[in-house]
Amino acid sequence: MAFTLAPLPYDFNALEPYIDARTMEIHHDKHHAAYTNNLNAAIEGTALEGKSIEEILMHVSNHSPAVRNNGGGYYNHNLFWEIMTPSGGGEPTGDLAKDIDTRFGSFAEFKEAFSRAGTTQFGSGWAWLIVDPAGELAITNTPNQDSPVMNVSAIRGVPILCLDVWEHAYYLNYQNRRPDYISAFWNVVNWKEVNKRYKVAKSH
Ligand code: MN3
Repeated sequence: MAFTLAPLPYDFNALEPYIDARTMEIHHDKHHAAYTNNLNAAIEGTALEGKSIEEILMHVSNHSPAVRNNGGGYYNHNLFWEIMTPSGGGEPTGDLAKDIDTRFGSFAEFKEAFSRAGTTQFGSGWAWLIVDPAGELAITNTPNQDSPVMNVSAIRGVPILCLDVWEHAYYLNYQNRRPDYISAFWNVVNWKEVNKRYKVAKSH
């Protein structure tokens, strides 16, 4: 069974003015679609066919660069679309809010640290909030389409929030102003979804 590209959970223009419709359309219909198709081509006829994406990425050091790049691209964007929503923004609630305060000092300090992870990722990559193997929240970043679920990542864990800082994610609207795109991102974060993923990650 090949991997399939799920439709965006909202319209292309739903995240405006923070992320523009044209960027969302190209990002999902071209970039994410290409990762999906290339992943399927890379695993076709191999022992990876039928495995879950998490299982493939957990052992990615055994596989080809095509599986690493496109498998990461497939997985990372699936999460990215889910943790954004037109009715997003604000602050997390419940245990996640409490644990962010404990771990990072305050929500403002967390935002600053996560934003820094995005701005300081040289070239293409991602910023992440993860639950590490000790069950603690941690912020990290990865190059290219690498992901904290991959066994090649220096800092590993279960991602619950991510931000794509590839130029294709913001260049049409923000050009070289990555920090402006990152500031805008906070207005569309789906904290309800992040909270849900936090609960699941903590229970494992
Ligand atoms: Mn992307």
